[in-house]
Amino acid sequence: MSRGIKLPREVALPAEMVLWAGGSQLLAKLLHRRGIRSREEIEQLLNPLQQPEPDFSDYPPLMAALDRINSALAEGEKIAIYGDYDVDGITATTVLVTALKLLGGDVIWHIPNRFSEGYGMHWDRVEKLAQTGANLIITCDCGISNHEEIAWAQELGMDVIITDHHTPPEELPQAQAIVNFKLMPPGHPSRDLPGVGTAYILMRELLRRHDKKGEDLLDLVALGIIADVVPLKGHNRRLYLQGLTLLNQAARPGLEALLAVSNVQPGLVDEEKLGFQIAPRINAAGRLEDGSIAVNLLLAPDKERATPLARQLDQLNNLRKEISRSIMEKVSPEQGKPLVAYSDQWHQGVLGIAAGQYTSAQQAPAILMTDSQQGQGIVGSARSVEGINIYSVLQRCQDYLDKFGGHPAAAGFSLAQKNLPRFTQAVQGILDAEMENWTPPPLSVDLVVEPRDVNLDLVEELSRLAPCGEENPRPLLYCSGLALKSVRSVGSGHILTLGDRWRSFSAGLWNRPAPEPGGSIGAVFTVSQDVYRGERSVWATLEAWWPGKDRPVVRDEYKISDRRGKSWRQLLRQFPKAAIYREGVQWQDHPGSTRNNLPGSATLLLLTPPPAAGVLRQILAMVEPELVVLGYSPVRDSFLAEFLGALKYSFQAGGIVSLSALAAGLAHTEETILAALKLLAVSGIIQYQVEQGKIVLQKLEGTKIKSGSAQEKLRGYLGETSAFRAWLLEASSAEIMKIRP
Ligand SMILES: [Mn+2]
Repeated sequence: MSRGIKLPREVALPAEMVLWAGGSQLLAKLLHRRGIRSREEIEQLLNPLQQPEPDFSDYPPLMAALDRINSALAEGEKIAIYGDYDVDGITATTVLVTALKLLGGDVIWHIPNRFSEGYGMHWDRVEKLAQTGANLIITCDCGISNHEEIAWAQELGMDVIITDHHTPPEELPQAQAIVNFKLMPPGHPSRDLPGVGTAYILMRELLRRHDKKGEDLLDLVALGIIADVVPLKGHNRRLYLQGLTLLNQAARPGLEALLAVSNVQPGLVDEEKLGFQIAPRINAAGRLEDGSIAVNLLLAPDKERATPLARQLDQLNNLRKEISRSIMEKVSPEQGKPLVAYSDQWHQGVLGIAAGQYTSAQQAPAILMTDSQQGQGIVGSARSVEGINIYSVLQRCQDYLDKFGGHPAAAGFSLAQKNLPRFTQAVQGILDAEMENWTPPPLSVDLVVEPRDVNLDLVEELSRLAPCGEENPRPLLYCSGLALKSVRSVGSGHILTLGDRWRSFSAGLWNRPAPEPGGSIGAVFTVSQDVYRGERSVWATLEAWWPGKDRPVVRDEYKISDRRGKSWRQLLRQFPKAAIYREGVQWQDHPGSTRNNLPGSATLLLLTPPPAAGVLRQILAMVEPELVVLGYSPVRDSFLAEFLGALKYSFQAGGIVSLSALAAGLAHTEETILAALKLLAVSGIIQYQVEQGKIVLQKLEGTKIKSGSAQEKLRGYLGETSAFRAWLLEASSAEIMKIRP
């Protein structure tokens, strides 16, 4: 792989920085390299909840807004909320409506339709709001550039308060009040608040004036912070962490229902689950139908009303995934090849997501086009890699375009049908030429570690940087001389076993070619923790790898001590320093490890017979033993019952389980697990997807297992395992020794 890396320079670390970082040398180093060096900045990042809340109690724009809202409340005027169709706009609308209703306000709200009205205030809609008798419009997540529409509203007898977080234009609209924290001086901790954060501050101050509290709206703010990809710095960190507590209690019926259909367990919510499970379902409403569905869900007063709406969002999100999958199937992806494609069959609301998927998987720009839903020619969405400015590419083709806008990484445009062939040819030519000269930007490494440093303590220390995301990325680690112990292919990628003589960890590698097993590699990766039934292990995600120069000696010969059928307690006493392999439900609370977390050792004690030769090879590669003690007895196997039990447990634990952990937990192969999942899926008992080594499960109505080819296939795999185990019980040591890492 040709991607370069930028290693961090060694620095002389001021001793007090370590102190500010809570005594962690590692975090202090990392923060120093990221330019976070003052006590204030470090403490704001690591201990956001101990920071003072910024005081807005006499901020003039906020005072002006509060006075106008208070008079509307006092006079019983009708207040119209003007929102947006993305998560930020939807949560902001919910915050404003909830708070104003709590104070007895006469409130209506509007979420624009993405296709017929588009983003921001719409001339006709302003007129319709006037016709309902509204006297005051409060915008959220929009409005700061709607000069004409605001003037029109005022002409129709309405006042306008803007709450927004988009970059203010040079000349501000003539609204009654403008609350936009981008107007605060640079460096103010609240400058990066999203639309929902801005609306929240206004409502919190309003509720305070009425001796009420607004803190129970913070779950909505936390959700908007993650979904709108605002910098995870300053005031945002504090609001996020406060809101996360509420999200984990699932206090709002709408969010409780949404967590349930997303298989996210309250208590286990984090920035990844919000970003990848919750936000896409809320966004699906505006992309495929109407953002109002999501506002109605978040406003729902009880579970009965929330559940059907959450299901509707879940179905829209499934449809969205299906559409982007079908787009991907038609475009024949190719690594490093820019994509320009049109089809009248594609859905306008999904083009951007599909283009983004292509770009991140293939590391190349993507332009997707379809017919406009309004019947006005063709619309397109473009995404690009760092270093190729897609906005200026479109600018060079502007002769063929009606409208275009965006920024270097993402843009949208429209054109007339007759210009499609010439535009396609021109833009493909430009992108191919740009790609020829393009090299991926180097990965900026935060920490250089040794194989022995990659352990759960490290994962825990780094977790103090959470939430990670925009402007506070997950730390990138670099490690060279990692022994490559095994490589397995799973669905969309590979799982590698990496480590050194003494320990190993699993690592996922997606959308990139995998190395051949054996030898050593250098790799850049992030780390997290994988937990299965209380057994914790390190999980790494590789961003890049290089073949190592020196090939470490992999021990592949070993002696065997045949203790088959002996008592395991006795064997533990006899081989106190051995790495102990045991898997399966009946061994859960016993000493030892699974194929996923075995340590290196001179002695390997096998207390269960591995399910396949491949698993035995993996175990030998991880432990590199000189002596293998065969200490297993025949196993009673009731696979299907145990598998169903494990699934039940997984549903309770949130419906997401890693494939390798589940296979190890049940002492079977990953092929068997996948065949069993398939059988339950064709029987209508569950629905599942395998994404990046994780199984995402959903319960269905079915209860009876269907006979047929899926059942035959599972029987076949189970038969292979029991035949291999029978062989392990009878074969001679010399025969078993022929299996090598
Ligand atoms: Mn926004």
